[in-house]
Amino acid sequence: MRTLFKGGTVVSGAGAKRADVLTDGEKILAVGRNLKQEADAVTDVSGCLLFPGFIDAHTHFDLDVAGTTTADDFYTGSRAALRGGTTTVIDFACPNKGESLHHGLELWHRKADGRTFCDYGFHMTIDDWNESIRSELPDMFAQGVSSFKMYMTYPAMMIGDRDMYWALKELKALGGICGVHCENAGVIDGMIAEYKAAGELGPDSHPRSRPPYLEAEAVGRLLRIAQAANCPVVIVHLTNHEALREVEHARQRGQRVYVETCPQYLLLDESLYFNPDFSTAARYVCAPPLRSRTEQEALWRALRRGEIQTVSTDHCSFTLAQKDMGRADFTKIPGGLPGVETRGELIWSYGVAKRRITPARMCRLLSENPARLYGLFPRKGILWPGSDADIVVYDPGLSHVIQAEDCVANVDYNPYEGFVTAGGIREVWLRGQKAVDRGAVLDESPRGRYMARGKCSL
Ligand code: DUC
Ligand code: ZN
Repeated sequence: MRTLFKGGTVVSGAGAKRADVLTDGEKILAVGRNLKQEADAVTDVSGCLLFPGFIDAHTHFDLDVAGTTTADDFYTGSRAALRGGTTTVIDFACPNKGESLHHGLELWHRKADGRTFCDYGFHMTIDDWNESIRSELPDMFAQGVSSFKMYMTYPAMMIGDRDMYWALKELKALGGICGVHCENAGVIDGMIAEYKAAGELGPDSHPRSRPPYLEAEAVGRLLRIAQAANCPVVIVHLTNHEALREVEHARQRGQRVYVETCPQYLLLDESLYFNPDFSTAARYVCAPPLRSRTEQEALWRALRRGEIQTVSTDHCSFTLAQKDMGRADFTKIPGGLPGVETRGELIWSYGVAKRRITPARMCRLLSENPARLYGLFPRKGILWPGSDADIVVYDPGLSHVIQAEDCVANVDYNPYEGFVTAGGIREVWLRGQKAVDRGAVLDESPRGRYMARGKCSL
């Protein structure tokens, strides 16, 4: 089956150009002006932009957190992702301390295989370091897992400086890349104890006990550890300018550092935690927390200058009933926000339409860079002959108001409720088949495929 997308503007990391796109089966066959090849179907996309399917390299589906499980599993989460133009997610396989990486990978395949609407891959969490884990790493690469994750906070998952150094040295030798959650665990723990002792147990104690400088401290420390290990790293969900300054210093020393941020840090601010209604404030609890408006502007500036390479979501959704677990103690509020369904439209509307970034920059942030960083390029991340025919048809004329009741993620609120979009996603195509049409998910059953990934090429 050949489909011709006629009359649109094709966006790549290099720019936006008027061009037709011809797909054949699951692949792109040709991209160019006024293509004359025969097609079985023609889709008129004049006035629209064609993006390579978005990649969300930071999701948590079906994850056990703080005595509960995320509201979205692979079925509901990936369906929401597809609706938002995301044709590939990379979720975090997360073995518990004491379990093998193989066990974690098998478990995540069981959660995802046959239940995922978009294509998917896994990063592997390293929360323990010993000879057994070390010896498992080469087989992770053989199974298509080329990126890893470590935590500098959360007792259940954090790994100390020494083990982080050894793990990074090993990843360097194997050609891997590692994302790191950077927050200073010890001081945050101390501050939490102080707020609790003072009886300040509401959601506003969450941002106050996790200030931006304790994130910046961890970023700086990680980057010195990475320097010692001579290993490239990814700072995930970076939120503030002091952390960016640490990155700049490391880059000046010659280190390879990649940075991810998320829509919540660009568009929502910490004042939301100070709402006197518990449920309204608790819904925004995530770590790191939302920051000030000044930090938002610093992040937009860094996006524009190319200092941040990717925008992913850290989608980790909980219902309001789940958030209620922390009514008497803010540390019991499960941390995380939904976001997988709205990222593309938000970044277009509040980034491109407000002239903070160009369409090409958006393409790099949401498609091309995550594909290169996580070993999916050029299969994903570009509309080019031979690539997968994953296409987002973005119509700048389709504006709407974001409302939880219109969304399909398995969660009863939306952090961006009431945000007005500039344009919207008209269609999403996954490997040559239309999967979403004007908000309706067309696939009745999941047909997402596991993507074995290669090494970083960014
Ligand atoms: N932060 C969250 O808020 N939730 C999931 C994991 C994380 O790092
Ligand atoms: Zn996360």
